[in-house]
Amino acid sequence: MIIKEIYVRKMKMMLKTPFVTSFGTLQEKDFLVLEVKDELGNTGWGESVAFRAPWYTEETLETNLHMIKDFLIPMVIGKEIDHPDEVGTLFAAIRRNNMAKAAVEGAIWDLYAKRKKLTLAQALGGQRDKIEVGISIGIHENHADLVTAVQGFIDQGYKRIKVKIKPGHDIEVIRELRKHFPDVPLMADANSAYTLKDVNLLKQLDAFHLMMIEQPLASDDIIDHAVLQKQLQTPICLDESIHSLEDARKAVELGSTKVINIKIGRVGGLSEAKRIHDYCMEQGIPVWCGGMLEAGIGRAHNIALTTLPNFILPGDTAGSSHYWERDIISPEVVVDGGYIAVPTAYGIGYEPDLEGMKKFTVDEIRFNG
Ligand code: OSB
Ligand code: MG
Repeated sequence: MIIKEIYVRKMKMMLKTPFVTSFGTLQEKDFLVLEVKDELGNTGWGESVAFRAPWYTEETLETNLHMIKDFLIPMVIGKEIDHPDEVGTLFAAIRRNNMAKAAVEGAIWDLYAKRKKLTLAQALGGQRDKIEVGISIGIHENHADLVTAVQGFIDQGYKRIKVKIKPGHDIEVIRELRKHFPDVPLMADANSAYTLKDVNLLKQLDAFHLMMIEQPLASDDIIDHAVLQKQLQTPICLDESIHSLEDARKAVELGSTKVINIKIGRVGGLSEAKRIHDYCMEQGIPVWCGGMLEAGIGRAHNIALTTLPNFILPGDTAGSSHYWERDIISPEVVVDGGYIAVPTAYGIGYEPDLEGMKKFTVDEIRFNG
């Protein structure tokens, strides 16, 4: 296929409820949507998941825009690409900037699947027709509010509850949740808020049989996590530390992680996500699909990826209505009894709602080759 035309749209949408982490509160979600067209009139869609501020990784909406506009689009526009795995090779001269790369590569994967008359899930080699999902709940300072929120998500059928923890808001929170929900599949995400000095505190979590603790230590660490894992019964799951298959291999070999959270944006695209998945499957390391508070296009990519066989733990891909008054795809992503039915239309399987998207579009740039 020949990449003929690309639109980059800058979007601004409001989350229904502010998302609170150890870094701050996010309510306005700014992101990029990419629309890529081939010479036959097929269209592929991608979403950049970088936030406005660089608190989760070093990337931001504006660094993504810069990379996409000034480096990545010039590397693909007018080019003939037989398979999306080639995009990574074209981008090899650019270090990191994984979320920017993933947005372009994701749109090309959608385009490829549509051209081949496959669902994106099938194009990736996925098999499932439904996926299991959990919920990620931001920090609630008030325990009673958190308990009410958790009960609501259990009632909606979510298969796993993830809560955020930070120093001063950890053991007591988990103790309270276990008092109310002794058997619910529960995990905690620390977003790098601790250091090895906190080993004794983190060991106290072992009493609450959590499914895992996500990214307790520094975002660029794999050494200290290995030291910590030796002292914890609770499995460690790395999120921020994993940017590539090489990172995954080193973390697994060192014993720094027993589970991996795969985010397409963080690892630079679906091809690398699949390679990490395949490696983890060989190693007996279960994976699950993380979330970046995506709008519908990014969410659709997550759903397709989760159909691969080693995604054996519920992901953070909740339904559209959890985040948005109105999503930018039709139909929206619906969670029923903790499952999302994998769409059967070609490509990402959801139709971007062009009229609806206009309301949230603050800028649009067109490229052609
Ligand atoms: O650490 O997994 C995380 C959201 C933004 C940035 C990082 C994380 C998260 C979440 C929410 O936990 C996942 C979601 O609902 O999309
Ligand atoms: Mg996380």
